[in-house]
Amino acid sequence: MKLIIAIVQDEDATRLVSSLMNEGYSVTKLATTGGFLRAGNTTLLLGVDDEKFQGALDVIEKICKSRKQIATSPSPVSGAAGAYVPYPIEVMVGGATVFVMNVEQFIKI
Ligand code: 2BA
Repeated sequence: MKLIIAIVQDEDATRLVSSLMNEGYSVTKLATTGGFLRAGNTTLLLGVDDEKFQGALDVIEKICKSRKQIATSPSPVSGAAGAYVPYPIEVMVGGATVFVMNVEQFIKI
């Protein structure tokens, strides 16, 4: 069994959870925040049997799209006042960031 931790964009989360559930996967959805953009994203936890692992990745790949997002980044010190002036930068946020772990034990009590 494997544990998939998938960080996805909020815009894709509802459709992704529905698609995974329709395909018979159990999913836990967490509201999370990206460290760089400091914006909300969604983290999904899926415990999957090895034979269903690739199927779950295929669903994630099909649903999750890359998008451009505007982030506010601190600039280097500017001017004599030494103030930090935030400025907008454009970053490409991935379809999904996926971590995969082998599950040592799966216990339901
Ligand atoms: P954030 O940390 O808010 O990052 C959003 C996007 O900003 C990233 O998209 C990337 O395109 C860009 N970015 C992140 N750090 C950067 C930096 N130091 N300099 C320039 N651009 C930077 P993704 O790579 O698709 O990541 C989407 C979200 O997935 C991240 O949101 C974070 O919540 C999570 N994530 C990505 N890699 C991770 C990792 N190695 N460990 C834990 N979480 C990760």
